[in-house]
Amino acid sequence: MNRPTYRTLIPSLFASLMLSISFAALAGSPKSATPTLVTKDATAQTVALYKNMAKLSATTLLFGHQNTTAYGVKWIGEPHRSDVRDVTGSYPAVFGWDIGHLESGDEANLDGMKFTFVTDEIKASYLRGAINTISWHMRDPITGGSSWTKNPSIADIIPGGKSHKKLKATLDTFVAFNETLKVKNTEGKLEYVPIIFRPWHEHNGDWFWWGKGENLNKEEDYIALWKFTVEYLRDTKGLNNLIFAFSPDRSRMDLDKLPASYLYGYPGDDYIDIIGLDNYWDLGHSYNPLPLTETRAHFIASAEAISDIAASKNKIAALSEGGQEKLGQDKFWTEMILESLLTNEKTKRISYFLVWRNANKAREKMDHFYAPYVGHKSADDFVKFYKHPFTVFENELPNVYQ
Ligand code: BMA
Repeated sequence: MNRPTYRTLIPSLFASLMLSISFAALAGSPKSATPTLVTKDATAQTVALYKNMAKLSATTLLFGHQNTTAYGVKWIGEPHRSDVRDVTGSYPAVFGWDIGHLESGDEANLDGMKFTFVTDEIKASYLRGAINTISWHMRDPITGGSSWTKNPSIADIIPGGKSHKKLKATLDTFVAFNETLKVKNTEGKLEYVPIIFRPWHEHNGDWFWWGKGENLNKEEDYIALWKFTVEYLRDTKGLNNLIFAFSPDRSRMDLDKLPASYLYGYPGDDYIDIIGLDNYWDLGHSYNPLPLTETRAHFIASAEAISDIAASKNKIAALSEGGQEKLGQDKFWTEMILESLLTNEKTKRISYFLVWRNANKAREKMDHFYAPYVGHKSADDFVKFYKHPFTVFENELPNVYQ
């Protein structure tokens, strides 16, 4: 594999810079130098986070991990532990959480993590300066089945639908949860923890009840679902600590039909703050028949695509979810991720990369992990990734809330 070095990168950087400039001109230049949130009266900390993430995205990659302090491959429920921290000495910069089953009033989420624990961890990580993001594998409000129920439920729950009340009741559970995310600031006043909120993810796939599938839900209904979600939380309920992230799945994004393929279901620039992408597909997905040498090029191309789309809309691009399950590649971190995202100015503008959870092997009886643990064969490479000046973990974060 021909890997770019800084020296060989300079001419190509210049070329890609010219390309980016012409793309921005074609797509409409950024409206202002600093991006603004779709929530006009967002809290000062939320505004600061968004602006700082935009600024940092030019030179760094924030590393994120799902459920990092809840459990790891060989442990569960040990306070302050994280596989990422065991290996590198630092927590990730971005903490991912999932609130699936909150909508049913359950005590714990779909992976058995108590919501009181999630609240405590979000508050604690915020006070240490880290960033939190929430996704929602919610049950199907119509059948009561899991997220993976292939029922076309969107039309029934959006405004005008016969079960619209169920959507409101569902969102109300989030409003109540959000109320628990308040901490005392240095002046003794309560403030809400800013949250990157990422509902309705991977909607271009065929595995969730809110998905596109083969004629499962209509695109216009999905858009109405997003618009209602933002308007209800922001305008009706007055939540002002949310940064809204859109996150289709790479496996159903056609690189030959960009940006249209990425933008399937996009509710509009007034509803989205982060141009996210969930990418497992290019990183060694078991259903992808192509060799990693080819998928690596696709990983780069898809990162460039979301970077371009975000630049044209004056928003932030992120790899909102992804990774390589079981990490079979020893040098996954430096060769697949770091070098790919250092390819050019576009790939460098990706704000963060969040890898999915490290399921506890004993409890879940499966090998399902995306960050290395102590003794794993990619652990040394992960330390190199951690030490590289481009990557940022919690202990290297500047104050992003000021
Ligand atoms: C999926 C898998 C599932 C899990 C869900 C929510 O991708 O990890 O096992 O229940 O995310 O965390």
